[in-house]
Amino acid sequence: MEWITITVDEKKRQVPANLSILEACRESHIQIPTLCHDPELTDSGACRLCMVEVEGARGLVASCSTKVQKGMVIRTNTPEVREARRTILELMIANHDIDCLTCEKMGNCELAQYAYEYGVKKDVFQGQKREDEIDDSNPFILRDLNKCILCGKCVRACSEIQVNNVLGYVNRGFESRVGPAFNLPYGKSECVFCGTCLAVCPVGALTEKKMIAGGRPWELKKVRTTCPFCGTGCGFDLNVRDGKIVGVTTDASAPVNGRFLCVKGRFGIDLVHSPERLTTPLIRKNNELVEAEWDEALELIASKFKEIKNKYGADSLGALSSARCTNEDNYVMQKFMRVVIGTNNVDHCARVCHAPSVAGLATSFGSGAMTNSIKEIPDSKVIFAIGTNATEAHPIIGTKIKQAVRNGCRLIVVDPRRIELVNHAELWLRLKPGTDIALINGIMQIILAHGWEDKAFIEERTTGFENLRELLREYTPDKVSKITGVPEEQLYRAAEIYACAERAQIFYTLGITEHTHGTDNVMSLANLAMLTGNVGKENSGVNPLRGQNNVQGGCDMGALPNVYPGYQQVTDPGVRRKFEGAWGVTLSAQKGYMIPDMFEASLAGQLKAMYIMGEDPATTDADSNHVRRGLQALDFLVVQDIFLTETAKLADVVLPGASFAEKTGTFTNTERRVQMVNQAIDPVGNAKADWKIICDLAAIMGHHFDYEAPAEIMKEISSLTPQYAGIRHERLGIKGMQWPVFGEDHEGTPYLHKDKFTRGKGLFMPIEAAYAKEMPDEEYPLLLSTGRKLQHYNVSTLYSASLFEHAPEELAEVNPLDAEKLGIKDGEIVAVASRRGEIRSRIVVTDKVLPGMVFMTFHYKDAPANFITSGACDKVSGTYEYKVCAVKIKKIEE
Ligand SMILES: Nc1nc2c(c(=O)[nH]1)N[C@H]1C(S)=C(S)[C@@H](COP(=O)(O)OP(=O)(O)OC[C@H]3O[C@@H](n4cnc5c(=O)[nH]c(N)nc54)[C@H](O)[C@@H]3O)O[C@H]1N2
Ligand SMILES: Nc1nc2c(c(=O)[nH]1)N[C@H]1C(S)=C(S)[C@@H](COP(=O)(O)OP(=O)(O)OC[C@H]3O[C@@H](n4cnc5c(=O)[nH]c(N)nc54)[C@H](O)[C@@H]3O)O[C@H]1N2
Ligand SMILES: [Mo]
Repeated sequence: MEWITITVDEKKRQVPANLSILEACRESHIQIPTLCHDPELTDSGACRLCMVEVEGARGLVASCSTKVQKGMVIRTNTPEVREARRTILELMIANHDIDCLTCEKMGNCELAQYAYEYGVKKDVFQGQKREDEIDDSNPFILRDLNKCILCGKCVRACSEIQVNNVLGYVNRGFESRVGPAFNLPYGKSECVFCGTCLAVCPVGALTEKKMIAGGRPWELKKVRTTCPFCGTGCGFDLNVRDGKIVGVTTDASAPVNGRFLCVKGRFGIDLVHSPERLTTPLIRKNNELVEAEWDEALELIASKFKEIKNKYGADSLGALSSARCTNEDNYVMQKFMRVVIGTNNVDHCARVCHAPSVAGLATSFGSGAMTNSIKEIPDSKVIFAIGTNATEAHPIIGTKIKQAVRNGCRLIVVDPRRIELVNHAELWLRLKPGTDIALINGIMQIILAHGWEDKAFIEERTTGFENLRELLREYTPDKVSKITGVPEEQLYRAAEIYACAERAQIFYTLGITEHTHGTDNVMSLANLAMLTGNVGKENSGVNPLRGQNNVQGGCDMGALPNVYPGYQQVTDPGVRRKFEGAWGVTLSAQKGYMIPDMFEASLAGQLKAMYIMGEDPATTDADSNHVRRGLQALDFLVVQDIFLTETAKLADVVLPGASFAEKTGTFTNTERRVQMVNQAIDPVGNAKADWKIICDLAAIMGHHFDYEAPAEIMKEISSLTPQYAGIRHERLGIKGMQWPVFGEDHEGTPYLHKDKFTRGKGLFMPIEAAYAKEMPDEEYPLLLSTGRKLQHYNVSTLYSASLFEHAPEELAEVNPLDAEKLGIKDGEIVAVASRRGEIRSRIVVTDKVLPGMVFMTFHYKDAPANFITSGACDKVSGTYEYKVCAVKIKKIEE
């Protein structure tokens, strides 16, 4: 970088040559007022408040849009400059409502701040005021254009950060307005309610609806924490007043997302104070759940667990831990099952989600986590996004992928649905669901046929290549094209774009894992990356986007039936000895049940009791009727949740856990970043932190887990988990740390497998194409695929009043050709049936789905998709095939 000397306010300063005057002054701690400049947006020069005097220039210049030059002499605060600024402020105020006393933005308004600084006390010009109606068309954002100063930050943020271009300018002169095209209200526009516009608006034009009951800035306590929804791991500040959360605000210091969030993180946190929160333990008496004291509930559980253990053995008890809970909660849960009960029967929702990633990548690379970091995404050269709907399921990552494309990255999307990323892609491979292995094998065959493979990488860093080469011979482009429905020419283009790039990275999610061949799918992607040398450096790798806020952590903590914390095998005697030493007990050498096996074991009379924390399998596991039968067959069921879920309704005892806002601990995001969750409010009612409940129960059962606070649990975790060796709460700060952190002087690891794979050499696995277990047939002619929508999170955001109001019902997607065949119309409610059950749903007729395909979410109570999904699982990982089953649609006769 070139440095030059300039003179600012009579002092010489060294500044980088590529900066604007405004930025250069800020670097030198000289504040220049501005209402339209934002360090993360392009400059528009709209407000002109940043005017300064530059020697030799004619008139004053806008410092945000003028670059510094060698020898420039700048004055930022002369009487003329101040006078010009005051006039600009007076002109702004001439058109602006001055209802500052009741304005939502009071205390945070930049216009008011400058008016104060420049002594603008009243509306001197008595200008014409706008009389626009307030836009109240949505549950989240209030738009009051009477206060808009046309700085255009919202427009630029929508286009440059969110890459959505929903906002723009309409009309000219006094009639100028910013907002959605045709000045539509927000609620009727294409807005995704990420609230980025809110975060950058300097005045009271855009304010948060919920904040109206919020309070003035000086009344609010801000507590930095980590979002409890998806695995992206966004940071934000909970705004607390009088012991209640009244809003969420963001800050540039958050390492993953900076000031930007999605609709759920910004607006869905109201669920913490939902009137439906569990606030006290419940015990089943006369077949009804009635309120109870903690002592009574815990003593009942302890005595039942002991009784069952004594009668049927430790392996007749099982637990589900929770990817929604902290690492500390999960660590204590698996320790409870292993130490107090004496079984490895502990699992969690990674099983139904990314267990194929853990198994597949561990086989190919030796470690089953995302190889690279989120911050690398905008600089990618090529992104291969397969089976991942990132803009809805990991919105901040989706946004970064769109930014990458804007920066010149070539995007290939492989997905049967027309998801938003398709609009940004150079190439869309619209494959038939479940045909990914054939597709990847086909692409690899083309790569080899053209000699595009990375020979040196294969030679030096991998093993097993010959087996793969042999297998690939069969996967000729014409054959693969017939299987997948993807034209041959597109296969060639995908192969060329991916293999010939300087660097290319793969992102994938459940479109890959939730199949009966999910682990094979993952290993196929690992093959593709190794074949082209795209692992072990920045912007290249194999990146599973982990789903839940702490599913990475749940796995790291050993809430799995085959491994202790840090993926250390329960069957390895050396490892077992280490944990026996640390925990002071003899441990079981027998692997535990995976989730689907637990329900089978219950039905077979082998599993008698379950302890389920923070999971709702009665709704979210496939084939709900079967799962519910399994739960009902238990002698004793304990559910620990923050709401009375469908699973909790079947329980003998229900325990109220504290939500993320009410406890301290850590979540580990998809890029292995361990981040602090900080307690902002007291637990609601009599709820207690999950780790504390488990420790209390352990104590009654004669095992004292002596932790004063979660920081002590983390100390124990790091002493036993090599990847977490250097992690301490005190070290995490705002930025967190990415594991492996080998010791207290190690700073963490942004990307994996740099010079060597975790397992040594990367392993090529020859993978034969495989297809879904249940395909459409005459009786059930449609293929049902299930997944997510942006506005809801699994089955737990229905308790957010604002998110629910925004997206109140299921809209099953049906292709126009099928709708016509079936004689059903957009908006109609139909019956969707499979061999396992029947549900009702409203439909939307759209070519987002292929002909012959139906897409539904599983978010809604009155269209519970899992009553019809198939319970078929991946053999290796036990993950359900949520992405393919056969259904029929029936018209409902009135
Ligand atoms: N808004 C929101 N975000 C969430 C969640 C949520 O419930 N709501 N849940 C979180 C969780 S737990 C998870 S695991 C993640 C999941 O995140 P994603 O996996 O991205 O979400 P899904 O909608 O399940 O499906 C992913 C994509 O796979 C495609 N697909 C389906 N079948 C196939 C196939 O056979 N091959 C290919 N190549 N693609 C296919 C679908 O069309 C869809 O676009 O999201 C997390 N984030
Ligand atoms: N049809 C279909 N079904 C699916 C999928 C699909 O794609 N299609 N995806 C699957 C996937 S990937 C996943 S991960 C699962 C998710 O399935 P689940 O894990 O069952 O669903 P969640 O809504 O994430 O919430 C789990 C529970 O945790 C509770 N909870 C939240 N925070 C806390 C806390 O701090 N303490 C306690 N004790 N409880 C808490 C919530 O109230 C909720 O009841 O769903 C699966 N189900
Ligand atoms: Mo998930």
